[in-house]
Amino acid sequence: MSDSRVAVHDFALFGAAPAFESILPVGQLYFPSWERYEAAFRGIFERRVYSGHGPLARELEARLAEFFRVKHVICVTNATIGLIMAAEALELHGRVIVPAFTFIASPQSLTWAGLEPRFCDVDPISHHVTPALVEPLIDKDVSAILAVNLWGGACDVGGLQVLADRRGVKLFYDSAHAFGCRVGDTPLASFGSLEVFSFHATKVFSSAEGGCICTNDDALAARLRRLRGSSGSGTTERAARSADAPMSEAQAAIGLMSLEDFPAIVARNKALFDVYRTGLAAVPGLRLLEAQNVSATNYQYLVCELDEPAFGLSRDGLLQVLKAENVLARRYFYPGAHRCVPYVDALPQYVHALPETDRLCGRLIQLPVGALVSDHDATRVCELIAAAQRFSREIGARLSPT
Ligand code: T4K
Repeated sequence: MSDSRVAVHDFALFGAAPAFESILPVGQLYFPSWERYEAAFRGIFERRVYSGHGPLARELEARLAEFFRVKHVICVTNATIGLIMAAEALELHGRVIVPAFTFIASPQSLTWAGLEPRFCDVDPISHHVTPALVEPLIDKDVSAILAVNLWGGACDVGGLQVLADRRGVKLFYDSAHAFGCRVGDTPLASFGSLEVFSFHATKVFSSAEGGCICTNDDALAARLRRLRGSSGSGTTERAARSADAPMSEAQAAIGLMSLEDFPAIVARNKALFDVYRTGLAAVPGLRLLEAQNVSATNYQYLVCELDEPAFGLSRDGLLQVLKAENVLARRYFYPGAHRCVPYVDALPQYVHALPETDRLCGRLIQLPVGALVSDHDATRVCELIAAAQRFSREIGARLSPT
């Protein structure tokens, strides 16, 4: 069905059946075949090793080190704990510059580590922090920059390193969205002092829950392994504070399968991007974001920026239309971290100080990609969006205020 054949009464919002019988989510949701699961989990059962940096966790670390072309990979329970461990292992103090346009885990990891986030605005085109935005925020109280690589793109990693070296602060990355991306020939993983990746089920590389920290610094890697817990640290020396955050064998088993399938997963998501690019090209007021500053992306998130006057509906209005059709589009990130608890109360100076972050939080929409989405589904989502734009007046009158 082309969008010109979608009539206003075909929308679920006007009483029609939803376009999709089951929910179409935004995340990857990697599920290998049952036979592969069974084989992988039979090994765990036979070895009777669930955790404690077991053989599968060790194998995943070794394979990831090869994949990332980095010296040390430290697998952990999830990226949030990885970020907390990173802040601790880097021996930071005082304030750390971090974008507010990120998932709340980025600044919260700093708070957990006893640090104060100094929120930075982002570039309107790339959505990343830039050296020009960061530099004015560096003062004697700032010990580091936690930059965030978003949407399968990257920050200006070269420019940020030059700035960090010149101003004598540390630089590390939240690369939760950046698995498999490259800058020039170099995979994201070895920039700054370290990078942290998320292997959450919604991510393009998944161990169901999980994450890792990558670094080329031997001493830092040793500190991180001690912080993770005694198993796998290679030493009997204990950290003053242990996160006790090893990756379980079950997580590693899924991670190993996901790594094997990663090229096919990326190729599949790229094909979906192509469908969306074509299907949305002529829709007024909707711009599909291409990955920034990378030579290879992972097609992890399909992000569109919606211009309300040109589209005719607000971003939240379009979300309501799609939700009624069982399309669970999302508004990452909303609100900006500076407007979330605890920062909205504890650091009120940022509430009105980050105009670009606020603008993006009101305009971005993530559309479904990943294992549960077919080309036909993506085409249908595009048709619905195009028709929603054409019938924006009628839909606007029908929508409940958000
Ligand atoms: N830094 C950044 C920049 C991040 O984006 C994140 C996480 C982190 C750090 C921290 O990483 P982790 O500590 O999580 O490793 C998600 C994810 O929970 C989170 O990983 C992600 N970023 C964040 C942006 O979004 P939700 O609340 O949107 O996801 P959730 O659980 O609602 O799932 C999305 C959809 O998928 C739902 O419709 C349900 C469906 N789903 C989900 C799971 C997990 C399933 O059908 N099955 C499943 O197993 O937070």
